[in-house]
Amino acid sequence: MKKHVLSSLGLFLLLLSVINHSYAEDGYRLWLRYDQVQDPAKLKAYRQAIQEVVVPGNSPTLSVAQQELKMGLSGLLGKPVPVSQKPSQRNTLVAGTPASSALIKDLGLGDKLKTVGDEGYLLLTANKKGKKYTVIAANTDIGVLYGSYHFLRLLQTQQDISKLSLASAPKTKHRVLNHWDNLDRTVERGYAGFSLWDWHKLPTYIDQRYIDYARANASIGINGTVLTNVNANALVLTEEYLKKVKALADAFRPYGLKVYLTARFSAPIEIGGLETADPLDPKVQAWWKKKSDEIYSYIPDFGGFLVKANSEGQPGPQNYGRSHADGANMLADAVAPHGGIVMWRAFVYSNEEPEDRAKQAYNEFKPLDGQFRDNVMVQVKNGAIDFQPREPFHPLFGAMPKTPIMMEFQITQEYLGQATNLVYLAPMWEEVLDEDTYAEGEGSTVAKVIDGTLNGHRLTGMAGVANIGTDRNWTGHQFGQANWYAFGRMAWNPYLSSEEIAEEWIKMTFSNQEELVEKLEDMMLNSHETLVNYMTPLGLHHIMGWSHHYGPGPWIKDKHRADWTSVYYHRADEKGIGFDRTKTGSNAVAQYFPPVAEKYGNVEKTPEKYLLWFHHLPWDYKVKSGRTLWDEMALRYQGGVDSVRQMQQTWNALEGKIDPERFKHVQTFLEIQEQEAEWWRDAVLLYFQTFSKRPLPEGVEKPEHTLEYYMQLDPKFVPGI
Ligand code: BDP
Repeated sequence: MKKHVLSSLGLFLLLLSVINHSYAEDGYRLWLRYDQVQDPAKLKAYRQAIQEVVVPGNSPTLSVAQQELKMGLSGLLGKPVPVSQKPSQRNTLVAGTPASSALIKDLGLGDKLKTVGDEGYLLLTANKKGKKYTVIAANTDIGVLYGSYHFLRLLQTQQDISKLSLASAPKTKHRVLNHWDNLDRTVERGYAGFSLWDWHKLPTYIDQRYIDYARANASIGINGTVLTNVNANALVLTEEYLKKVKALADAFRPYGLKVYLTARFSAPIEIGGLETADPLDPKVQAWWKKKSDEIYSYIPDFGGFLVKANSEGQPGPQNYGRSHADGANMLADAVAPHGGIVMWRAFVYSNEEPEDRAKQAYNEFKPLDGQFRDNVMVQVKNGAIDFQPREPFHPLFGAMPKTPIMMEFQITQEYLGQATNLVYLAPMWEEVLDEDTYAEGEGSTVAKVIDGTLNGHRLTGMAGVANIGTDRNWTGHQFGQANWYAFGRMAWNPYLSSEEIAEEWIKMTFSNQEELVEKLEDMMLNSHETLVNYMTPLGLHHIMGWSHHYGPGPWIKDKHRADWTSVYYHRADEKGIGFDRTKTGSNAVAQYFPPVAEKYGNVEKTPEKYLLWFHHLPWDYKVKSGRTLWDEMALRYQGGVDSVRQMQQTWNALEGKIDPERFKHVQTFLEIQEQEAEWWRDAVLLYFQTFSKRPLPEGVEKPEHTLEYYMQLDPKFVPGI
């Protein structure tokens, strides 16, 4: 009897928790939450418009679309939505292609569908024989899935769906996450736990995480994933691992997510028993061809290779006196018969100490324009140094018109506070994409280089170094999810504004409540500038802690490579500070097209945000505010700290409007961020003060400790190395 009572109590509690959705709000659900629409009028309208879901056909991708629509709509509408193969209600949601759905075929969408290509879709409202249809139509199954996610997003963000007439198609072809994941499950520059790929249990055990990862990617149109670190391990190309890779590829396939691997250039020696990896050696070429055939025998839709060669000690064609093009083309030939591509990175720098590292990639790659095979893309980081909090755009954009150039952004915040700092990265990416390269005259924006329209390339893409790991919330910081989201959205459409993306994400992740959306949007949009201010204002760069890049380290010097030290980049002395990249210095500005070179070469015309990137200036140099450079710099550091405190206030005022678990999580992370911002301000200003010999201007808080104190701090076991 007692037992019986307990079990009914248990059942009751379980039911209660299901009704109340009282599971842990740990962020696992990302932006795919599908909680019931709160606005009663909208809810009513949605319930009326969607009385059933019809997704005819049973291909793996259509099945996924059907499941997602059923789950999403049942959650959003707060009641089960019936799914059938044929319409039976007055108001039906139909999703499919002309091949999978007779109704969609009958609608005669031929011409409209032509405009959306292989991955795009239409969302339409149609009336037929007295019935109303909401239609998700595409040419392919994956288009249907993408359209389904878009449709769900309309409800999640409470849009009007009564008269839909919308078309969307991706502007870039390869929208790819780069995981810097090692086979031992550590993640280089990863701050969200370990690698998702549980190699030890693969190929047999398929973790639910793989599926949820694929869902999340499909929901924002990401269609490729490079599973392994650019600092590559040849082992992943052995039979044992390829079987594991196949299992992941099989799990991801229904979601349109292709798998790629990093190719270690010396693999023919390391796992192939050859004596050389010379790309012009026929035995080496034959080895890669055979290896590629083997990979494709496991994974028929394998995407191809990502390669880091002759950079930071990685082997490459230059070891044999060959060029990057020779290396890339050899691999391209190996995957070409199977439709694969090669993404060859331009993040290179040689072992000799450079005059200016910012110039190297351009110097090495520009002369190779026109020498790459058709299935090669050169993957270029947004800036010429290395994912700094802010960098001017890379001079290679626009400089290689005959070569498809792929953008590489870093979603993981290696140099931007890692996982504990709230930084929404989309404004930074937008800033780069909007820049005018002047390659083909005015209006030759970086976005046009990337989407191929500037030089008529059809092979296009964007890569993002992933911030994802085994943390329950995937990205370490709840707001890190916004960067994953924004990357996918911008890869789909590089012309989207960071504002609209933030708004979508907030509504899907937190709530549609106006005041909350406004406040969080404001906080997110200012967060990048805030971080730049407390870390590297006015064009300063690369002054982070040694090797792990955590915390301030402007004093770093005397390491085995000058260009890995901070003093190399800030060049502070008693007279002034900054890296002279004009004619009187390294002349890196000459790598840009004339109007840009002229702008950055002229201190008056250089935007203040890049001042010390391009110029070495005296401490008393007058900036636009009328202050001296020293005062301005000090006030920017203080301003950064103040803005973090402002974020804290904004967030704290939202208590009660956000579930307690995520509220607390972000609240404590903001405390860490405040401490770190103060640490940056104090350490950097004390250090530069030893050169400027000027007092801190009024309004700047007095540092808590001495410079010696900050210099001896030596954080151990920083994640992500
Ligand atoms: C740097 C990272 C290093 C990467 C390298 C790269 O510090 O871990 O291997 O970039 O992109 O930012 O290859």
